[in-house]
Amino acid sequence: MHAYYYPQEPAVQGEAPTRSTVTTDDLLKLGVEYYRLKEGQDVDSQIDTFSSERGYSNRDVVNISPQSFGESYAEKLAIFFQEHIHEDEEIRLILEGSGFFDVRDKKDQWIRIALEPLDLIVLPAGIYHRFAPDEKNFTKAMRVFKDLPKWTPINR
Ligand code: KMT
Ligand code: NI
Repeated sequence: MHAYYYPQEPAVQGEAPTRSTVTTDDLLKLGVEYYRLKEGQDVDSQIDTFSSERGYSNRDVVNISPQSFGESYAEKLAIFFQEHIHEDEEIRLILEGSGFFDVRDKKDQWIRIALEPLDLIVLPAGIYHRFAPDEKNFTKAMRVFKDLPKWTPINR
């Protein structure tokens, strides 16, 4: 995981940074929790533990790539990249590939969080955010949710 201030606007994709200028403590102050799953251990059992601790009982997997979305890829990316909030937490675990979650800090500046496999992020309810793939155009992610997902984006 790397996180850094991201002044460029508007850029959907880009290169992952080589170092972080925003720490996990900085993220935590915004209510953003970052976890790294253990390598070489079963992902499902780690997510089982995480989910039961937090009272989450459902999950699914989304595959974001030109192959999986076909002609609607650009349309999907535009929806993911539209700045929005949710009524619930947004929990994502990167399984394969990589991608960016951008969140607004308290001064409304974008922080870009570059995630890779085994990175798990919890965005708190009500934080403005958006998602973009990086130049590799491949993100396979697990979405963890309570009962029925309430991912209706509330656009800014
Ligand atoms: C969202 O809500 O924008 C997403 O779930 C993005 C895909 S998960 C990497
Ligand atoms: Ni969202």
